Amino acid sequence: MALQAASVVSSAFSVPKEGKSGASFKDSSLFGVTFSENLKAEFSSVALSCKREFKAVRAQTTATTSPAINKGTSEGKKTLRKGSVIVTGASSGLGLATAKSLAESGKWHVIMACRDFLKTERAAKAAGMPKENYTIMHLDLASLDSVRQFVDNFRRSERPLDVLVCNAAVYQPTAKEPSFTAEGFELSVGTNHLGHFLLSRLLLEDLNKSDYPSKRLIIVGSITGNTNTLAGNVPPKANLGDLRGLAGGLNGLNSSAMIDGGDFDGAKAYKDSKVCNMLTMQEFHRRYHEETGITFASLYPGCIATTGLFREHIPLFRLLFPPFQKYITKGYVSEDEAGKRLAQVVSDPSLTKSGVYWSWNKNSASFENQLSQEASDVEKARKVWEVSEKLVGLA
Ligand code: LMG
Ligand code: NDP
Ligand code: PMR
Repeated sequence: MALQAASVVSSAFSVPKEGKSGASFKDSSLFGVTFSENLKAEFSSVALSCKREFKAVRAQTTATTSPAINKGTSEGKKTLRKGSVIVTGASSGLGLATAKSLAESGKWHVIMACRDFLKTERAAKAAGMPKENYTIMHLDLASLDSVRQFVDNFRRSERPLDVLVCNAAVYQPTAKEPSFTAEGFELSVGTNHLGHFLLSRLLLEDLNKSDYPSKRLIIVGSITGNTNTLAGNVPPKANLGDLRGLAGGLNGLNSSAMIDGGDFDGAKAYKDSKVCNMLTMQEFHRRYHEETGITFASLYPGCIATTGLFREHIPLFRLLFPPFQKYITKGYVSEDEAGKRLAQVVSDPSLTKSGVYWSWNKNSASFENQLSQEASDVEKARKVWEVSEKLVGLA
């Protein structure tokens, strides 16, 4: 199939570098949940579930009187049309599990935006996704041309856009040298942040046109980009510095491949890209929530230690990481559970608050988590937005 794209990820394994600095765990958090948040979440879980039920009823009532209703039954009862949701990186891991959960609900048509068409088709079939509830469209986030092409193709399909989920990511923990996107940006930030930045900026217009009762733009974040947690203090730590590398284009030639201008480190580049994802979500919220009513959200779904994200890590890591997360940190979640969590952020009537970074406690109840200082820095969010606009050709 012509739509199939070659994988840009090398499958070679090598021994990772030693941690560069000692971790300092002065913060009051463990396992991704700050202690106070954890307690709050525990104590308020009953109140939360009551509130949720109430909100759910209210949202359904709203839904039955909204313009996105196009089907009447013989009794004159009306039902909400299927929502239309784009999920990037739906060929595996969290994206696939989310697509499956949404497609199986019967309430959503999922556009699986992926770089490998055949892999995605096989994955969707193997997951047993109902054929009529998904469409696969080609998207390579490591090419801005491909992003623009995807947006054109999507518009030609004449489907509405009700929710966009920016989920795809690459992680290169063992790379000794940077690799680059089609436009020459370091691959992790180029794919995870800049590709999604252009995609979501272009598709904002489409989301805005939707008549669906709850329109959402969701960008997957992570605990490892948040230095207010233990996990975020495992070296190398995320740090965007003064953005000098980003401003220079991350090309590794006349500018550093790293956002902060430092030496290349694949694990840090990934964590930095997640900080950009979380900052972007908040900047979207500040700029567009009031005007458009769109819900902007990010989340940490839990540690899904078995996904393809770790494909380039050394085999020993891939062997030990799942039991380490399951039995020691207890931060592990299955792909299935994580997919349900992200599907909740897509469609749960109680999760409509904008500007929120969602996490789940050990009873799998969602709560609004705190971002680290850097990941909630308003000035940095604005700068990342402005520099990124220039890099992707929007300014
Ligand atoms: C960086 O190093 C590299 O610099 C970078 O290039 C990149 O590769 C990056 O993220 C990738 O890693 C990070 C390095 C520094 O961490 C390690 O290399 C540690 C590897 C550990 C891998 C985790 C999984 C394996 C754990 C083994 C456990 C096996 C158990 C399984 C079976 C259980 C069944 C019951 O990291 C540091 O410097 C970390 C220092 C932080 C230590 C903090 C300690 C806090 C203690 C609390 C938790 C307990 C942890 C126990 C560890 C397990 C011991 C058995
Ligand atoms: P996977 O590797 O299983 O999934 C990543 C997806 O991104 C794949 O579908 C992959 O496609 C796709 N992708 C990679 N590069 C591109 C590209 N250039 N263009 C289009 N698609 C691309 O990892 P996860 O499911 O774990 O990761 C999903 C999200 O969850 C990421 O945003 C990650 O940061 C986040 N996350 C993961 C955690 C975990 O513990 N696993 C924890 C916290 C957050 P292909 O199949 O073709 O390779
Ligand atoms: Mg981490 C304390 C809890 C905790 C949690 C929830 C995670 C999540 N990790 C925790 C602790 C630790 N990790 C500790 C104590 C160590 C040192 C032994 C440790 C190490 C470690 C490594 C080497 N952890 C890792 C790596 C990776 O390569 C993963 C990574 O950083 O990817 C960027 C990773 C992760 N730990 C997590 C999560 C969710 C990840 C991976 C995914 C991500 O952020 O997207």
